[in-house]
Amino acid sequence: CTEEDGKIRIGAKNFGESKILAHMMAAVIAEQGIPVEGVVEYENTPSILEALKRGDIDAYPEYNGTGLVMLGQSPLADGDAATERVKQIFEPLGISWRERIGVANNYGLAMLPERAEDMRLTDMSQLVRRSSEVTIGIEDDFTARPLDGLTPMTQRYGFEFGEIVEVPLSDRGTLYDQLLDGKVDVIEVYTTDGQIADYGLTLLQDDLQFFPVYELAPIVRLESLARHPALGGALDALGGKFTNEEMQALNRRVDLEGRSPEAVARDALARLGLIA
Ligand code: PBE
Repeated sequence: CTEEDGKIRIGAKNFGESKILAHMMAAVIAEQGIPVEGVVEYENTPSILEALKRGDIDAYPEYNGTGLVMLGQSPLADGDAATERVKQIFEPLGISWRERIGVANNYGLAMLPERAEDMRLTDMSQLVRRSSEVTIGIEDDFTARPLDGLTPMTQRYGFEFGEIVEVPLSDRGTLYDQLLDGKVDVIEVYTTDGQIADYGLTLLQDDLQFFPVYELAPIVRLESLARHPALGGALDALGGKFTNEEMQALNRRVDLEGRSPEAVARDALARLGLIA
């Protein structure tokens, strides 16, 4: 929050789930009588983390695996270990990692089931021998990640993709349209996307266990916690409140039904009795 008005600013990355969580954070904070200015959107992970470090925003929802790689650490498969580690390494930056909300949103590669069957693919490693014929669709936040993104995934599996189609993070929903239209063969997805079940897509097995775990939690500046004693408790009230399936259903309402992230967030919290 700025010195002048003391209002809390929440950040969101430019995709549905992050916006829903940001609005949930704003709502539980406001419920404690703490003034909230609203939700500011950022185009990717590096820009939102920088904004938090600088104090342009007070808090935003982040994933433990992402926190690790953003600080140059190897990502981990175990969520408890990842959480312990991010808590330690973010504290010296003046950032507190709060209770996990119960959701793991991991990366995956998805295909149309008939195309996967035609190509006899169930595992990511089987894609290697066909990768030169394959067009993959990805979003640019994935391209930019040196430890858990396109480049290390390609190296680990030995892929040589025929073509790579990249869209901005804010347009990542269009990857599904391109897949359905047959313009791309495989796309990088988030496992809590509502579209996977809706379109009956096949997720390729990450048989070399390249993708780590990404569990969602609010993160907040220590300075902001000191200024507002009820802030930490308000955010921790979201701890353990949602499952992957519930998150997928909420994402679906935003990404497929076009409802506003704020309305979806408030509705979910009201049903849980977390806001009036
Ligand atoms: N993820 C998958 C992305 C979004 C969902 C958790 C790795 C991230 O923003 O970090």
